[in-house]
Amino acid sequence: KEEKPLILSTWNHGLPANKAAWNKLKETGSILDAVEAGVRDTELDMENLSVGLQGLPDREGITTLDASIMTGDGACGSVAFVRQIKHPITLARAVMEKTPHVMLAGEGARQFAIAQGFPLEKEELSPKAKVEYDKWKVTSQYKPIINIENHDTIGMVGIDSSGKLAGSCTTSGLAYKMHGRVGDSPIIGAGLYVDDEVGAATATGLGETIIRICGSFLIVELMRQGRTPQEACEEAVKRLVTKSKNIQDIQAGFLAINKYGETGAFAVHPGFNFARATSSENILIDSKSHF
Ligand code: SD4
Repeated sequence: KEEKPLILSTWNHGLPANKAAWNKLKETGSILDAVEAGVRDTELDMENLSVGLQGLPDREGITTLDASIMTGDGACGSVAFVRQIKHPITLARAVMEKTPHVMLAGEGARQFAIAQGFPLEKEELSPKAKVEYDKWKVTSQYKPIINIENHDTIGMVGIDSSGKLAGSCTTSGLAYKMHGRVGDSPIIGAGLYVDDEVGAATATGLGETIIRICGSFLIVELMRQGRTPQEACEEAVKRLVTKSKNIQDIQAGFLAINKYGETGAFAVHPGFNFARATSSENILIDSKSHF
């Protein structure tokens, strides 16, 4: 079904995020402002252990964040492996708008944030993350588990009434990752891709497997060749499944929208859901899956 404006975002927390995005769209009329404001809401959600500074840390006990933002005219910005910044999505937007670069990482991203006047937060685990990390340290076994809290990055894509598209993606990445590990979320074309001529896509799940197939770019290019958003998401999952070992242990999900406001979603395993907001409703929908 074609619909504009429209905002889609991953997982249950997509509902409040869509609401925040929608309010911002009404306020400023900018789909870029909307996708930034939407995921900022999730970055502050203390219950969420996969987004923002309250997210689960890496193996060393340090929480590091990845985020990206993109508009349909090709403008994009991202930050990776950044510490102490409450709103990495806003920092990614600053990289896009205020530097000649697309991506800043680690200490350089933090220095840029300081120069831009972002407050540096104290480096300590949230109470919930600390409990989980202490439990994890007992065995220190690294094994991503599908569909639990270490897979709930927020990715958001939206279209305004004139057909302009934008997207955002923000995460603390995989719980107990190696220090310095960067996932798909800040990589343009992997965790997020947007092109006004075609549509937009975003991803969630095991970043390594999404990067390998340039998942979001692949979906947009498949739509460019005539696939519907749903067909494109299914084809990307098929590609991911054929290129990944141990697929029974790997979850990944994609969301897509085309320039007409048609949408698609697909995942490797059951359990992935997303929120879809239009002028008349904001609802959670269960994605279909390959298995
Ligand atoms: C990552 N894709 O860093 C992210 C993780 C994720 O919900 O989606 N978590 O690999």
